[in-house]
Amino acid sequence: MATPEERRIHIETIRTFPAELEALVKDLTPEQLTTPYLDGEWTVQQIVHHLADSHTNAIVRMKLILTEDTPYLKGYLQDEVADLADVESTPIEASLMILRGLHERWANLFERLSEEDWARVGWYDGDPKRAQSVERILEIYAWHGGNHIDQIKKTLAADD
Ligand code: NI
Repeated sequence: MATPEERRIHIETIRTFPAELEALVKDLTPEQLTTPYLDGEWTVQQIVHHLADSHTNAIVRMKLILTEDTPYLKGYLQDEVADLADVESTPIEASLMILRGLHERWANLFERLSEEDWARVGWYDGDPKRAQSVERILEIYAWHGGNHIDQIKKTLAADD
């Protein structure tokens, strides 16, 4: 179990993530956003839209866990979703706005959880062996945003 201080640091990461992402991508050119500089990897635009899709799914799952008894959790096919038509046709500002609002609500929710809430779980694919706790969601998504920021930096560095 995480200590209160570890939780506080992760929640701060969740809260500040949208601003960190925006600072990184706001001045990129259309070419930088949509060129697949690294073979087999997403473009920066796909990464930004993926973050909005992924974190939207995550907060929905967390709210199911907080309000239902061991709810059924469903994943999604992230590569297929990253290839849907809106990803190519929508400016990243749309997803930056989603992330800004979503992360404010997410951080506010995390800050107000009881000890019982942190331990609540849902079951991936209804399988008790694949239980995921609210505590784990905080750890995963505090990491996930930073991991994709690193991926964006690597992608842009390959533009030479
Ligand atoms: Ni991801």
